Amino acid sequence: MQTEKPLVLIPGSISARVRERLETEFECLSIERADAALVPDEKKERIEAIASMTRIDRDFINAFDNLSIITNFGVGYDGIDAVHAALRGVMVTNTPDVLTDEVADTTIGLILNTLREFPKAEAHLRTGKWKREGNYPLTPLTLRGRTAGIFGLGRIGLAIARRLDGFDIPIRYHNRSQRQDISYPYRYEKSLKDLAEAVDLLICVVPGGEGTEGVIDGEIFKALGPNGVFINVGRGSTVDEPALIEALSDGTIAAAGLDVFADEPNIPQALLDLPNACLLPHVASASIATRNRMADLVVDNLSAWLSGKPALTPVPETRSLNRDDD
Ligand code: A2R
Repeated sequence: MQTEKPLVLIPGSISARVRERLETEFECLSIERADAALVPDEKKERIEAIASMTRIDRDFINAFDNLSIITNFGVGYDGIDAVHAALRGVMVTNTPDVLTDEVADTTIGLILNTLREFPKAEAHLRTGKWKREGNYPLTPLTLRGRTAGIFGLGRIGLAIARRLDGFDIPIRYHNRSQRQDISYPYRYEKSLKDLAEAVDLLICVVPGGEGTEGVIDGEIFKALGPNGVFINVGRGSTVDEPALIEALSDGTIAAAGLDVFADEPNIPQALLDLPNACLLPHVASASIATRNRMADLVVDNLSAWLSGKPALTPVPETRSLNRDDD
């Protein structure tokens, strides 16, 4: 008698590479969104794994008695109730490291585009304005002379800092705890507000979730000041978006470069209308090569776990569930 393959649930969209690889090893069930009512009752008992890049809440986790792993496509897993998963003994994995350099590279591009207006300068050329009207205006902002502040000096934050070292500018940072494991001369600031006051280029790369929700608010923009530039490659939820729009409109800060937003892909018209906002559609890790590496890590985590091996990249909340690697 042939044994049934484990059933993997795929709520919402996921990369084609994840889907193709999973379908060769497992039986897969795709549903439009993470709503347990969309799963036929007779299949619920058979679901052992979820592969997703969408929000997975406590009720969804509770709907599947034999669920043993949730593999998230992306390093940020704030949409998954990992604490509840841990209580239920469900492993949660994400995709750290494989996207770190790509995101850091993109951040440098976003910083320069925001300060030096390269997308607008290119549009000036392409629309014939260079020929018709003359040179693109000199940019009021530059990276020269700035001090960068990194809010979240983790894997990606450190990769950004190392790239900024090459631009010869001083770097400060704020985490909940000071890093003891780095030899670089990055000065620690004990609060986000202190960091914003000390720098004029504030880069946000902390994870989303309760601990960081809305912490970059009007007070932080005031501390950053009228020459200040704000860059966000972490999560939109970390920023009070109306306060950011106000700060950009009334000159509280000079400019912002954003790859992430509060309600993607719905961007407030007021933000789209601002000439001093440089906006990207959440593309920091979005090269084919990097997304393939993320896809492979999703499937490798799932395959390892379902074949009785340790998960490769468990999130901290479920690390204690991991099996010994002997
Ligand atoms: O706070 P610490 O010492 O655990 O340092 C982490 C820092 N962090 C925070 N800093 C201040 N206040 C908080 N409430 C807070 N929560 C976390 O953010 C750590 O230095 C950094 C996160 O670094 P990693 O865990 O290494 O994450 P990675 O790979 O750099 O990705 C960061 C985020 C993702 O969660 C996505 O949202 C985005 O970048 O792609």
